[in-house]
Amino acid sequence: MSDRPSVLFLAITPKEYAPSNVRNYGVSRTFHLIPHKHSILALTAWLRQHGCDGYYIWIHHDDPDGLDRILQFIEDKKPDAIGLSLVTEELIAHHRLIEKIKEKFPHIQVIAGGPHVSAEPVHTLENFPLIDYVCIGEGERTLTEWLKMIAKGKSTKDMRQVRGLAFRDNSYGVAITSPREKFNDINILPDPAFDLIAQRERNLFRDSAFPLVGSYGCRHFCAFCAADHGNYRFMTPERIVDQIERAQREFGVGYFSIRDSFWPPSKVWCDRFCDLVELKKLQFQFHFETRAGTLDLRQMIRLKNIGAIAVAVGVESGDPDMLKAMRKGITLDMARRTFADLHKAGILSIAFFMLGFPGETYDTIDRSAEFARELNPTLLSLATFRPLPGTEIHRHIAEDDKYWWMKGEYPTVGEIPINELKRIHEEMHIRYPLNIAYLKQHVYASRLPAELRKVAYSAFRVHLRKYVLGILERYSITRELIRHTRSLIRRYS
Ligand code: B12
Ligand code: SF4
Repeated sequence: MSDRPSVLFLAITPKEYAPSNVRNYGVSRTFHLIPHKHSILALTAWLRQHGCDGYYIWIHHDDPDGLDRILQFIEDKKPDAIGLSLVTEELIAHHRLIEKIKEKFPHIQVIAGGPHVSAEPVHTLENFPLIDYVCIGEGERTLTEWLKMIAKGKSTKDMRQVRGLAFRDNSYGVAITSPREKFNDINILPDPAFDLIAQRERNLFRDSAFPLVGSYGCRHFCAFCAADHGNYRFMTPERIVDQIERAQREFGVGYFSIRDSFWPPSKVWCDRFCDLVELKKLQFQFHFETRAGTLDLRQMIRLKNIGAIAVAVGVESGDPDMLKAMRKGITLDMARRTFADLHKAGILSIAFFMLGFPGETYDTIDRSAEFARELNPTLLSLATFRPLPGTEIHRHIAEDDKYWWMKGEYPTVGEIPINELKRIHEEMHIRYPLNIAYLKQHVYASRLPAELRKVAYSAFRVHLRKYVLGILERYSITRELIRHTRSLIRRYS
């Protein structure tokens, strides 16, 4: 047994990340500018606190030396296992990577965790033979116990005592152990192992956004989302301010990206956070995602004064019935007020909309397009709906389409075919106006930290291209009309 059992976490950016993401202009790309998985930082911190260790290599699919770097690392450091943290669209690419690794290290044990495999442990183990174990749910304690057993050379026979695991078993097919209890209080968790991304992204903390996540699960129940609904836990404002101070002290960070599904957890929490930042006279900037209706104008102004630059809001649809069907828990008026307040507070705004949720029609899409124009966000970000495993909708998908991630294409779930949705997706961006406010904000954005500036540039380029294409398209229609009119004149003169 090694002194300190260790796991090498691997991540690869898939080539076709997801059909909709390839076309996802603007803000979704922000998050991919610094690819990292918070889960891996959290798990490593816990492992270290409990006598183990974690390493982390993230490669891009077209990195020519990526695989060699990984193989060399395994050769040199001899980790006891490989860990994967997977969302649905990443599974296939990660399994392909493991195929190559197992050619050279056939006996290294692979464990996968994260929202996808937690929702589909049996399907994963039955269809991906190179994944040896699946961790279901929160992984800190499960992974540590499992890793210590692996390092002692224990096999599946001994793993029945580790809660929250699934694995292939000769006698039972896939065995699932009893469920792992969740943390009641996530304030007991150590700070994430930020040094893991500091090693990889040398410039990360100088001119890009430093990622923070201060909550587990979610208190909302949006029907399209696979979060751990109803199990919402969050860290105290003191804890988050501590992390901010530590990041500033250790890595010289000036800009933070708060990546919780919604932030702040409550109005009271927000006031306490602002009080602490003001009291400690901390100087930093940040962006975050909130829910429509969480913040009022007074708080937005306060947040702006302590450094908030941009806020993203999941609006999802401009149709009230669609919002109800999505169980979004917001109304159009709440979204209107939130965007009006963001504009008044002088904070850049990003609106997330979703296309293709069951029940979507051409009319509801028109309403969304109209509503996006009315809200006038700095950036519009569109996503195409896909039924994520673990959601109720997924349980009702036809058997042929249920495992769509195996085919690498989103299924058609409503009355509008998926290819048509993709076309509308692009068109909505063409139709979203290149307005003066947008240009003004773009110019303003050029004074912002690098991550946000890059997003603004990329969105600007996309808008400009679409705008020019739009003109050309119109021009060719005009030309066509002239040609047709001339031929008519010729025919009848
Ligand atoms: C923060 C967040 C992001 C951030 C950061 C993502 C990141 N990878 O760190 C950003 C904004 C970048 C992001 C992007 C995306 N996200 Co996101 N995101 C979240 C969010 C809000 C919280 C996740 C988080 O960090 N939680 C805190 C950590 C500590 O918990 P955790 O990730 O669940 O990990 C725990 C366990 O799952 C387990 N575990 C996880 N990995 C592993 C690995 C091993 C080996 C083990 C043993 C255990 C284990 O242990 C961890 C600690 O307890 C969740 C919703 C939610 N409220 O949970 C959605 C969520 C995870 N995202 C989701 C999706 C779909 C995406 C995108 C694909 C969206 C898009 N279309 O672009 C991308 C994918 C990015 C990527 N490559 O990971 C889905 C995933 C569902 C699914 N089945 O695929 C979720 C559940 C939301 C939803 N819509 O349903 N996301
Ligand atoms: S979409 Fe966001 S707010 Fe809604 S349930 Fe998922 S994580 Fe929570």
